[in-house]
Amino acid sequence: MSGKAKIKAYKAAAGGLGALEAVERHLCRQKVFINGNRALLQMNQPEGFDCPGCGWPDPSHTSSFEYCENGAKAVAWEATKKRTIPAFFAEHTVSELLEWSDFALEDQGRLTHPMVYDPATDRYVETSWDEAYALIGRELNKLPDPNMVEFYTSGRASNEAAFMFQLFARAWGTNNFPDCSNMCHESTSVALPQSIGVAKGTIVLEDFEKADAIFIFGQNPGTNSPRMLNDLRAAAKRGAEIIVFNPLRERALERFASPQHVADLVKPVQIATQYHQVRVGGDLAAIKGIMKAVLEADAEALAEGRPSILDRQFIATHTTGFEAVQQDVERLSWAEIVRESGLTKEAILTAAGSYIRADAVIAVWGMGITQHRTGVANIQQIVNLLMLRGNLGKPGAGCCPVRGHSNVQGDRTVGIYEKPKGPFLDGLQRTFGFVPPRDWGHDVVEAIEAMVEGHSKAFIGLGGNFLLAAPDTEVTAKAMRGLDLTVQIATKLNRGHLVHGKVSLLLPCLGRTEMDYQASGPQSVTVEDSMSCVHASAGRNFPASRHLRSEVSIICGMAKATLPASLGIDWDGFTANYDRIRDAIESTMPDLFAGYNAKIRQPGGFRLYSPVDHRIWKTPNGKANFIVHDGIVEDDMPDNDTSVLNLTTIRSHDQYNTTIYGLDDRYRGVFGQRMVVFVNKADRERLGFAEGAMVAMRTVSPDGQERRVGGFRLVDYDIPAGCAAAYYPETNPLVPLHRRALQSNTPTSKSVPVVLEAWTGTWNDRPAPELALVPRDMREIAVGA
Ligand SMILES: Nc1nc2c(c(=O)[nH]1)N[C@H]1C(S)=C(S)[C@@H](COP(=O)(O)OP(=O)(O)OC[C@H]3O[C@@H](n4cnc5c(=O)[nH]c(N)nc54)[C@H](O)[C@@H]3O)O[C@H]1N2
Ligand SMILES: Nc1nc2c(c(=O)[nH]1)N[C@H]1C(S)=C(S)[C@@H](COP(=O)(O)OP(=O)(O)OC[C@H]3O[C@@H](n4cnc5c(=O)[nH]c(N)nc54)[C@H](O)[C@@H]3O)O[C@H]1N2
Ligand SMILES: [Mo]
Repeated sequence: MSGKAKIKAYKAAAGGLGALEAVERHLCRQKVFINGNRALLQMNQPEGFDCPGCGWPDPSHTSSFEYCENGAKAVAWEATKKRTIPAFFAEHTVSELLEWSDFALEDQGRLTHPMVYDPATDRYVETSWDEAYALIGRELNKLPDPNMVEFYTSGRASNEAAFMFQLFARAWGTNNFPDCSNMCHESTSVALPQSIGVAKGTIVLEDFEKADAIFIFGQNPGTNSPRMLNDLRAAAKRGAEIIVFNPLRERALERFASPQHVADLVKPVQIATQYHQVRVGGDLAAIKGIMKAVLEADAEALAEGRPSILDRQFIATHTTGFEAVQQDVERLSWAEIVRESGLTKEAILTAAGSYIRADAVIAVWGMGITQHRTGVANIQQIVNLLMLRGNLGKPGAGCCPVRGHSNVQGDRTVGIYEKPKGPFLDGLQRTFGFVPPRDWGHDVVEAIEAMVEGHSKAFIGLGGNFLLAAPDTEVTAKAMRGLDLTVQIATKLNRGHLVHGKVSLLLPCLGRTEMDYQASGPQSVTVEDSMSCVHASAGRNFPASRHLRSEVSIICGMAKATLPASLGIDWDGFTANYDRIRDAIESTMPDLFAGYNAKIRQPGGFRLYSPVDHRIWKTPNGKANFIVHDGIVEDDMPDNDTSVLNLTTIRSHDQYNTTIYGLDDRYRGVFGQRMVVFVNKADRERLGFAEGAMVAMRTVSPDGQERRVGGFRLVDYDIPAGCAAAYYPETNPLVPLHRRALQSNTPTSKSVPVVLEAWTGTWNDRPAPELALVPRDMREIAVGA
């Protein structure tokens, strides 16, 4: 792993030679230099596989070659030569493995055999696929109510796997579909339909070439969607304004040197033309501030007899609710806006000036916006802002929520949704002949609650790391341990597999980089990117083990062993030929997927119909809606207590969600460690801590539950006063299960009220060491550094 722990400001631009060097290092570490490089050459190519990293679209599905550092890490991690074989499990009990770090667990390499937990020896032991399926079928059929099962999906699953998974669950009789999206862009998926009648982004890549201004709220492309930097770079070079709202100065949003452009290595490209270090949770205030400034400028223009600066025609013909939003914004004082946003009035006026000058504006957002109490409000306010000047359904303008997992958007499209719509269920019924359940099921937090209360007794995970991704880790761990059955379909071992139910199975699957051969020959799957483009993906690497099965095959195997044959679903037929799955998707959703199999055989695939392109609003009233959200603060933050900091939990450059690739966060100047908390120096001094002091963080919460994690080193950082930032998932024990975004139920991972406490303990002091989710090797580095 990385060398000695240190904090050292990173002076260079993002990208550049540092990125190339990092790619080679990560390939070497996974011993995949040759294989991995070959895999990289096939990534995002017409005949290759879709990058398993992020959901950013790629122009090179049709043309040239493009890969990024973090995409390369994701591929290297999957294409590793290392293997977690049955002999490994024979050597280590589950209790022992719980003491390992998350890095070490996944770093054992790819899972190779189906395994079942043996309580007598506290070990996972090899089993056969048929025995595994039969056991699952027996356990599920013991349950009195189909709603006692939770079907979890992580967003890497293909459309085909996700569709079969929801088919299995709905034929079984439940809509319990907790998925990673509930913790991610659910606020987007709730906010946008109310505002504009679609749940997804409204732009395509070419709009980046036409925008005059791009506003980026709470999203860190340099780490989480690096290919987006090429589009931002091009926009910056042709003079588009790029206006960033982020409490941290993320290097890639400041300047970027594209490894593909030699000139950049000498002179990096400046990305942001304005950088506003908004307070954590201060975006609603900031956006309302911009709107207030725009409306004031408009009033002035009208008073002086100049034309309105609003797109009055758009507002009149396409929208409702403008006056109410106008009044809401006018009621707010600048003093409140400045206090809550943490920005000066001048800064907000400058941003508003750019907004007014631009004929076409794109608004980009990520987790910094969605994972708040006000997540839905934040997004609807962004849409309100866009609509003031008609920035929807025209070239170079619109909404750009940057999705996380590479197919999280597609999974939702094909039915991974706990609140399914009538037409989708009608389509399923038409296609398969059974009556699907209509009652809404559980999302992530509801699933955890149902498990805690004993209402849910089984969990089937299609990928992911539910335990560490979810909030309130200790509560979630208890929930998982109370189950009768846990089934994990996975590529690599993670902590979530070690905190399990009475009967527990680990089912190893093919990854996206690998060839998938079925009875009818080689198969490809399909995925949908952040801009609603659907295309095929086919791996070229040899499978990590000959015992691996595809996700589709595993789901169909479980379903066949669980459900009665009288349902008449040809599970074997679907496994044999994925074209048949796509035909079933088409038959279920003919409007979206007409000609599915033909269209994905065209280079580049196809884009799903997006009504906003045509300024058609699929809202109940047929209009685009301005929506008012009173106030600008989160309704339940502790008031006037200056010892409380608002903690935001973020990703480092060397991680993919709960997968830790390494201990460096290069662009933020953190090396060899993750147990740090970024604070404002003035706050640190005010609270009486020395620079570099070791602290614990404790959540301030009315429920009286103790939520505390320790062993973090304070790092003075350029972050607004009153705010703090630290890495996820180490901080997840601090995120209360009960604290969620209004309407969307997204855990508030980006605003956790915490107090700092001096920390003198060692890691062994923890009451429940198996839940000390901080990996031992990282603890030692952090404590001993
Ligand atoms: N390499 C890599 N790629 C990934 C992932 C990964 O872990 N690693 N994860 C994938 C997934 S599932 C997702 S959802 C995306 C996540 O990608 P992002 O949306 O970029 O997620 P985060 O890193 O959590 O943080 C987002 C940014 O929000 C800022 N921020 C924090 N709080 C606030 C706030 O209150 N207001 C504002 N304006 N900004 C704030 C942080 O400083 C940070 O820059 O990336 C995807 N791609
Ligand atoms: N505090 C805090 N918590 C958060 C967040 C945050 O910002 N802060 N972000 C949230 C977000 S945005 C998300 S999306 C969730 C992520 O939640 P998840 O999607 O559940 O988590 P991942 O870490 O992406 O899952 C990693 C595991 O997936 C498995 N895996 C990898 N590839 C494959 C594959 O091809 N097939 C299968 N079957 N398995 C595979 C491996 O076993 C690996 O260990 O976390 C959420 N939690
Ligand atoms: Mo995500």
